[in-house]
Amino acid sequence: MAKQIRKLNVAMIGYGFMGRAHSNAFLQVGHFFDLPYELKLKAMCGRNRAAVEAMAAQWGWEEAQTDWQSVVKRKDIDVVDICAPNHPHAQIAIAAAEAGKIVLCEKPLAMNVAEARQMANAARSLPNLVWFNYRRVPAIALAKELVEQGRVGKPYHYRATYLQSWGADPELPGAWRFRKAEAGSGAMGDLLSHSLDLALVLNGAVIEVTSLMQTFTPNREVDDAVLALTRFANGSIGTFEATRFAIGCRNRNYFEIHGAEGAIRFDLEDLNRLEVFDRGDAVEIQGSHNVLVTGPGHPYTSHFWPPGHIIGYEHTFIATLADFLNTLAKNQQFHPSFDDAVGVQELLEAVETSARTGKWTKVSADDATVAAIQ
Ligand code: SOE
Repeated sequence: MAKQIRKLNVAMIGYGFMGRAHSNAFLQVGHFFDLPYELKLKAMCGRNRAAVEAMAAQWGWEEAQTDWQSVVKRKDIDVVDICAPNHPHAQIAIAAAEAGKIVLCEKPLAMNVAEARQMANAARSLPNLVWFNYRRVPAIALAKELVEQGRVGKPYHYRATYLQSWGADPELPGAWRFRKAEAGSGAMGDLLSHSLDLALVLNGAVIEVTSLMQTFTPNREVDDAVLALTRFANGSIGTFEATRFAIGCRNRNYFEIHGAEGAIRFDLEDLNRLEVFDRGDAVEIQGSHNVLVTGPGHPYTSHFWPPGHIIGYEHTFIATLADFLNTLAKNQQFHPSFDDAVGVQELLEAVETSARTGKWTKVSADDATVAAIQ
């Protein structure tokens, strides 16, 4: 019997860096994954007509539009993908959900917890996704499998750093990412959100945090750097550092977990590799395995290139979208969902509160949210 292919018309709101990453994923996903959907790049939407027209033409979008309110209501749009700056995420997502669309949204989901919860409530009965793309790095998906198999054992330490340096560039124009009203926060929402999402997935719920936030640049409205200590529900302890001032580091999203049976270590600057230490190895050969996570048998890799042929940043968005479309076809819940991202937002809020008060702060998570983090 011939496979049923359903056409999905996509509208993208926003067209910057993430607009390119998502456009590429929409175009490529059907080449690497066998899916029951055909995606049509229908309308790209942004405020600056000339700029959105140029981007739409470059990436093969049928139309360039400037009025997102009318685009998200259109009958011929099935999917609304939000990659605008953070401050309109909630308004766009809620309008798209009210129009019954499939809603995809960049991280951080919202400007604060209240907004994130409203968005999750609005979209709960609809397919939704938050682009925490690093979950689909094959090496990170393998790390999750190893943790679930008990290869790390009882966890003691979770250590994460997300180090970038571009915030220290004095020539940098006043980008929206530095304006509180548009970004909400700086390194915290932009980078720590990724590290916390991975920590929740790999090591479970966080109970409490203590943190500090620092702005090095005079008159800058958002944090340049944030540090946090955490206690996890599983008894382990965590340290987190996210900064745009780590001179010498471009995009070092790094974590390691040390448990009773072993350890794992990942660094995005070498994203095809996972370091694995197994305490069960004979003592005379104990040491870190440097695993090139390109197959055979590794997550996602059979969809890309033959073993040993490495992949890049863009493949993480393609794999995220493929998993989403597969869960959509089976009518299943995709993760990370808006509910999962509410969990991250609750943690970010606890980090901010602790930095402000100088006190350990409990994470005030809805029970439903904690249960939903997957
Ligand atoms: C900028 O800091 C940025 O593009 C983030 O916004 C992304 O989420 C991260 O993946 C790479 O760096």
